[in-house]
Amino acid sequence: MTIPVQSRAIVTDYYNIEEFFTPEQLAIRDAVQKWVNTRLKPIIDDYAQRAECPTHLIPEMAQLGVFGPFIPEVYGGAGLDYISYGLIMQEIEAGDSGIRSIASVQSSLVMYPIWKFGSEAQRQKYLPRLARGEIIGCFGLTEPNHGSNPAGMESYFYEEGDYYVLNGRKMWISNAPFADIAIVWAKDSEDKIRGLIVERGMEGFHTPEIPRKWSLRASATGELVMDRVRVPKENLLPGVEGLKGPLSCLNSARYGIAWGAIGAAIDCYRVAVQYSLERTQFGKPIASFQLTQRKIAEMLTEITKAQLLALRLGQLMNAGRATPAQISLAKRNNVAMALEVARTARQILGGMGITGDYPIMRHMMNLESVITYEGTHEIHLLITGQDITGISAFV
Ligand code: TGC
Ligand code: FAD
Repeated sequence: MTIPVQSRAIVTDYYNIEEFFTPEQLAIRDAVQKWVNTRLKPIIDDYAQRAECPTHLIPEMAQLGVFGPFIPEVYGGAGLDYISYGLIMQEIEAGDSGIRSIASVQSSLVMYPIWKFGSEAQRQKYLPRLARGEIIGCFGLTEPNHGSNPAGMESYFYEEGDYYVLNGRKMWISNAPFADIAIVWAKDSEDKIRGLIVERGMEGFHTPEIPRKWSLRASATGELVMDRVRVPKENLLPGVEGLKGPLSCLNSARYGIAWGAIGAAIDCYRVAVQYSLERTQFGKPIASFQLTQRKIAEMLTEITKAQLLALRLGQLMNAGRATPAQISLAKRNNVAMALEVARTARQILGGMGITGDYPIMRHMMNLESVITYEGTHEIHLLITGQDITGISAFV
């Protein structure tokens, strides 16, 4: 017997994975989900259409605790575990990948390096204000000539009295146009990569916006231009040198993206299933056609596999056992999954799928950046290949 359309709930946790979450993790997920549904989803299409970042939401995000959830409470963080962090990323990205970017850059790429590699004075000075959203940070690794291969970076600095003098250019930097501080990775006079905290207002430091994006339109992306910027010596991150500094931060951010992408996929899936049940052609709901059922069954299968991957990776993160290669595999798989789900969902909606009345096209365009940033789809495959074979195929 067929159950009437109206009485069907759209299941997105097909394997009851939430049974593995603690009551605290579920409460955090539900609180963020509620905020996304009531505060973000109603406005996000307008902001994306206008290519404007809804920065007025930042204080609310801070209030929710999405900035530095895994940072200890003593520094203003929430002291939560990595599954909670993943669930937060998942729920925000169900709203928009660009808004998730604000939270993941602030947490994993700005607060994380200050917490892990900063001096005690730097932690005290910056972390509580970053957690409260009073200041926003950005992360400058990529350069115009060095994206997948950051080791080749050309930005450099040298000592001059109580200062370092910093020169160079960073490209494609999320949050740069309005960030108050930037973690800038550059080479010292011995050619070692180091991290510097650069503050807005320092002479010679500019952050022009990159216009005309078709992706992440509600996220502000910019350049960092550094022309003989005098950075006080106390702004050098003392705890790390070499490429492993920025790459360690990427582990945390890539992990968050592996969860975030599931949120975007679930949002597309829900909309597509609902639409397929309501839209009739040839006198029947389009959900009744085998070709549509194949699409929705395969979408849910892939979402479920991604959820299980994220859960297990979260357990390994909590145990301190997740390897960078395991994180790469999950980031690569889950983002590609979400992009495929978005494309399939768009097809189910036919012409309606390209309009801003539904979130699918926006998610799809956003995911075209997500599959490129934090390491491209190809780079993560090569990381997995290297882990399996022991042979680097990057060059
Ligand atoms: P390689 O020789 O392999 O490694 C150099 C040193 O780094 C160590 N290492 C890592 N450490 C921690 N975590 C990781 N994931 C690490 N991967 C490598 C490594 O052990 C070594 O340490 P040591 O002590 O021996 O010096 O480095 P390589 O130059 O061959 O590069 C490897 C490669 C290609 C995988 C790496 O460069 C890479 O991942 N490239 C991709 C670049 C990337 O992901 N950029 C992201 C920019 S940030 C961004 O996109 C933010 S988007 C934010 C948003 O809006 O959400
Ligand atoms: P390239 O490295 O030039 O790659 C071009 C193509 O060649 C890709 O398909 C790549 O996979 C392929 N390729 C490169 N090398 C190899 C190889 N060895 N084998 C096979 N294929 C290869 N960066 C930051 O530092 N901070 C940020 O906040 C940030 N935010 C971003 C926001 C957005 C919206 C975007 C689009 C990017 C952002 N990035 C940021 C930059 C991002 O990390 C880079 O775009 C990414 O690492 C790829 O670098 P690239 O664009 O220079 O591409």
